[in-house]
Amino acid sequence: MSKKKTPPAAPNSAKNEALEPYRKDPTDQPLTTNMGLKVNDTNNSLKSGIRGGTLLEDFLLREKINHFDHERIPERIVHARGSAAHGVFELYEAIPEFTKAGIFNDTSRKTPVFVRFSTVAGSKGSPDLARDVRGFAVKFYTEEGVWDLVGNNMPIFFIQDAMKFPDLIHSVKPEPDREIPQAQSAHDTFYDFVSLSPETLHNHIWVMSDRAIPRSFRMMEGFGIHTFRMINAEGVAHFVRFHWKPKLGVHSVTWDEAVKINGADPDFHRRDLWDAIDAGQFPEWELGLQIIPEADEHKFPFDLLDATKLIPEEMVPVKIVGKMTLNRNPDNFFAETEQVAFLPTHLVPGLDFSNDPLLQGRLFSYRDTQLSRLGSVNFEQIPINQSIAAVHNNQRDGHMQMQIPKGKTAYFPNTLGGGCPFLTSIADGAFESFTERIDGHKIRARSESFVDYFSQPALFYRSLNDWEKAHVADAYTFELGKCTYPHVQQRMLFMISQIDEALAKQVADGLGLEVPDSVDPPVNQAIGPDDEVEKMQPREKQVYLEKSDALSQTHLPSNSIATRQIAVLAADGFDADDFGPMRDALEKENAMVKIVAPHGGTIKCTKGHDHEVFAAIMTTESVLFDAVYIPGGQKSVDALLKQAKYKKFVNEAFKHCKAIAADGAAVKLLDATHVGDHKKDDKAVFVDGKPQAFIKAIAQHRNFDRMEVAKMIPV
Ligand code: HDD
Repeated sequence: MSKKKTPPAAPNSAKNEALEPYRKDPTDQPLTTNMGLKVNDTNNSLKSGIRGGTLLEDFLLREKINHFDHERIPERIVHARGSAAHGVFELYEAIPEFTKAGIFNDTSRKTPVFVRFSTVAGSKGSPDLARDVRGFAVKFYTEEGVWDLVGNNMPIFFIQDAMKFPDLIHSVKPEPDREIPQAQSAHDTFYDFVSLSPETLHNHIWVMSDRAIPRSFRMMEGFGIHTFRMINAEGVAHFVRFHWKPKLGVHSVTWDEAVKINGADPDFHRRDLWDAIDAGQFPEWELGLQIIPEADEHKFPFDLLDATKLIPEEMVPVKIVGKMTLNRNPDNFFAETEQVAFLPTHLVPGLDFSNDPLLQGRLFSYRDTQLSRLGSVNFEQIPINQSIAAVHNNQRDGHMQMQIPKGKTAYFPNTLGGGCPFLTSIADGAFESFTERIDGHKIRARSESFVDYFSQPALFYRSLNDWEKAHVADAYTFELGKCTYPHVQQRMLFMISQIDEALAKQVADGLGLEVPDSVDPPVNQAIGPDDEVEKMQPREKQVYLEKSDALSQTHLPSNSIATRQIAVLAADGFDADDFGPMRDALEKENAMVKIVAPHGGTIKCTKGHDHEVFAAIMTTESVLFDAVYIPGGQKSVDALLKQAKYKKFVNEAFKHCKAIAADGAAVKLLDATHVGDHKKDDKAVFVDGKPQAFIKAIAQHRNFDRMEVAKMIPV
């Protein structure tokens, strides 16, 4: 592509260089066996006679097939479907008052990162546009060791205690009898669980919002979710929550688009990330911190250790401290994206955990799961997982040991090995856990400070604007409409009514049900032993904040059209004088201008020039683009009018509230679609307009003022 930039050499060089010895390039190399034997035939097995049986002796055949037979490893139990990229983290300002971590103190550092985005519920081959949470896992290769911040694109989680994680996941995964449905939450077992576990309601309402169907990984926020600790050189700790704020703003597709994208391009998000980086359009996020002094731990109307609660930015502002840029695609999907292992226990000095019981359980799960997924305790020796800090210890052997530890000793203390590897003092940079005072009874229970399930989902819902709210109601109605047990639907309706009565009524109307006044068994049944149930019933929702602006996904300013995909509908004879200025204006803003023509190859404009066709109309769909432009030119427009799919293309773009521009004769195509009746009143439809107005509308992502009209468009 013409706009391709060379990724900056310096920023991620430490990890990049460390990976170099492992890279294998077959260019100009002979095909060999695993042992380096040159091969002259890899198409025919060794036989006893030209039509005879194959010989057991054929080690070339056996090596090839044997390796193939074992090519697959178990997919991740959750977050199986993912895409990743390399990049760099740069600190804006040092924060020694909060942490001694090198990454937060040295502004000259370019810390290499590897980031994997994922869906949660679907299998490795499931479509990208599932309605789901997105994983946002960042591996920082710091000079002091690897730090993994394994978060999601939503600031809270479904459950409060890791003990419930297998139940949550079993309920959302395909039902065990028929293994249906794939990558979808809209089914009975999930809502059976959610309706019985009110702690899930907050994360669940986020999943009902547009956050669950992002336009791009590049347009999502990320959150570390749990309260962590930062510790400074004096040993003073602060609580901290981590936020990633995307420079491109937060944007989503509509549900109708999501469903269609899953068919038209199931790799939509994966392709989008790859293509943007490949084109030199490097996605960026700023890292923000919500920092709370330890002394303020109990000053909030919720518990900081409860991962189902967010800290509104109005209560604790997000302090922006640095920027992450993804600037290099992986060389190999399996070696890097599949084999990368994120562990919340990968931590560096200056950071520590809190007692969040969800986090505490994760500290066990991630190392454990790598053993069945990657097959060996030596998974940290896989190149993508290796630290750039030197590694020496007395851990030994195991499957696939890749290193050759020298010397006589593999124990500590020793004299025979000169006492090596030796210990480091805290002052010289060794890891130290925060010396938290612990005083309590050993107890298997949930803290009563966790039992407020409705206040924050209600705050979230109140903070959305009208179109966001409408999408939430539609999503609940869709999801519950897929449930086949009325008692599950009704229990859910009751739960929603505790968040917002009008919302529950709206959903109930869609389902043809009434909102019940009460539920049996009690709201919070799945909390602990029977004698706990009464005590753990939630209070009615509290309003400690009317609205929190950051909860609406419109809170980040969005004025860029960089990487937006613009479909140009054109055929031979399209008007060069319309197209040229429009293309130049769009490309100046780094949008991707792509001609969708009746056939592949090239088409000619009125000046007789050949223009490369990006896709023949039969190979693409409207949902894969952000905006549509139709240049004039009688001959071109006549050709488009002959193919119904162009009308469908325009109708769909209109239904999905996208910006549409047409020049000259192209207005005839608009008039042959539903746009015709509305084009005068719509602020994102332009006839013979200036490119700048079109660009401004694309930067707004969507014209949701059109939403009611859009509902009437039958495509
Ligand atoms: Fe988890 C993977 C995020 C709770 C157990 N989790 C995984 C990944 C992400 C998250 C992004 C994919 C990492 C990758 O790309 O390889 N998980 C979260 C967040 C949570 C959370 C943000 C709550 C705040 N997870 C959680 C709990 C447990 C797990 C409570 C178990 C007790 N998660 C796992 C796992 C996975 C995993 C089974 C599957 C693959 C892996 O770890 O490496 O161990």
